[in-house]
Amino acid sequence: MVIKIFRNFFKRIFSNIFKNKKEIKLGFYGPPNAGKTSLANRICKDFTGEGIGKISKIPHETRSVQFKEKVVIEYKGKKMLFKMIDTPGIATRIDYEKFLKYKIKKKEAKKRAKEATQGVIESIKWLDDMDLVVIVLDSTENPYNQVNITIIGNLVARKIPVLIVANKVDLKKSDIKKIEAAFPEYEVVGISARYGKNLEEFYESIFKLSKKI
Ligand SMILES: Nc1nc2c(ncn2[C@@H]2O[C@H](COP(=O)(O)OP(=O)(O)OP(=O)(O)O)[C@@H](O)[C@H]2O)c(=O)[nH]1
Ligand SMILES: [Mg+2]
Repeated sequence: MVIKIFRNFFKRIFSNIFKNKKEIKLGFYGPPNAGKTSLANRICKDFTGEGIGKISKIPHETRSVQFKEKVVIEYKGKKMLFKMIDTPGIATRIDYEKFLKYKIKKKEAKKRAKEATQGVIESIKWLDDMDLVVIVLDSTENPYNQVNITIIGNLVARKIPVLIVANKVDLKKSDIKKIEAAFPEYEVVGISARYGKNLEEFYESIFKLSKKI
């Protein structure tokens, strides 16, 4: 009973604070396996206690768009309200054979490839709906590829603010400079979603970019 009263009280305060504020639709985009869900999970867990979805070393783990609404991110005493949108990794070619090396059976691999293809279409469909997009790249991989260029080109055409995240900086092969050189017009923040490294700079950039919406 008492708990219920308290809960309602806080709910009222919460909705009053954000009554006039719209949720910022924050999308996580990028190639498969870059760490989009890992980053979205970390943020959601930090501010709501719950994650957004499953992660895996097998590419195309996220095969449909997943959300977390009413995520209040607090940074340096400021609060902003977000709808977090984690998207399936975008790829130009999805062959079921590449899943077989992860010991996935042929039938299951074919199903995964089909769903992953559908996921790519869904991701692109949702682009128009975003207020702000975080492009998550694996900083151990070559950033010059068709997928990255296409995603960024799409966002520019739609005038959606973009932040590029160079993820996996904990790995030896990580090369943030290469990503900066590939996309010189954009802000690039190096982080480790797995270990929660440099998230302060990430939040700083998100808050700054939110003003451009
Ligand atoms: N070393 C290291 N590994 C990471 C980091 N972030 C994610 N990973 C790993 O990278 C793999 C892919 O992570 P996910 O978060 O599932 O990647 P994703 O971009 O959501 O992938 P899809 O859903 O397939 O598009 C997992 O094995 C993660 O543990 C990081 O900062 N450092
Ligand atoms: Mg994912």
